[in-house]
Amino acid sequence: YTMNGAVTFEHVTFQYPDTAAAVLHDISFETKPGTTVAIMGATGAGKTSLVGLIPRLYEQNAGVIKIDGTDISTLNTEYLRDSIGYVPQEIILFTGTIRENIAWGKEDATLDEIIEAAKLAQIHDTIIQFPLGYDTILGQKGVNLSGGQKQRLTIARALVRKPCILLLDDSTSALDVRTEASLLQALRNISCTTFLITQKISSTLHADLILLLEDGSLLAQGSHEELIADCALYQRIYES
Ligand code: DCP
Ligand code: MG
Repeated sequence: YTMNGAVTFEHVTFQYPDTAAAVLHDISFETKPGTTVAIMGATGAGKTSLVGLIPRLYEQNAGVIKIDGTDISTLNTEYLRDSIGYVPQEIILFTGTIRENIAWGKEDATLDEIIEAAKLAQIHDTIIQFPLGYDTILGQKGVNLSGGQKQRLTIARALVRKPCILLLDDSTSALDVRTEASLLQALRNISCTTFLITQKISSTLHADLILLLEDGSLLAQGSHEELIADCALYQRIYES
């Protein structure tokens, strides 16, 4: 079967093997397929740790994580990671063509698939402006991309695998508001459940669900309107 991408956390607690204290405490939330979930919180709040549990990069110590109602600990790890696109906080590009960089990890991707992923990631128009287009070489001997262009290239890399769930760890921080909105709309159009770690209120405005983490606990969750009405910390972030 193919995933719909409804993710549920039930009382999830997580601690790294080598640390004394839990970094996530009793986290519960539920997403609907194809929706946008924004994760906010100060540095060290546990945002990266939370999304890393979804493709089982780590195992929680307590609680259950489900995708489409199935406990992910019963799913084949390869299948799980094939269905989940992960764009890590640290961008990794190598000396090679744009095409090779997007296809990294899926070397059998066709040019059509690469272009489709680049269009979704809102980077196609930039790529075709280079004289060599998708054959443009990146790195020391080639073109240097801006921070936001690099972010979109790594998002395209995740999308070429056609994931049902996409994890974006601070991957839109350098994008302008309009480009980010176009990206989120494109992901909605293909019904890809998107977890977007962000510090920007502009990204949470259109999220279906906002998770606000503080010191590993879920301080508040809801829509922008709900959090503006109920959550003092969110109000402070909004006004700052
Ligand atoms: N931590 C740890 N071992 C790791 C990674 C993190 O002990 N391998 C700790 C550091 C923090 C806590 O876990 O105290 C949460 O770390 P996260 O990376 O999940 O925090 P954020 O992603 O929210 O922080 P940032 O915004 O800086 O990326
Ligand atoms: Mg992080």
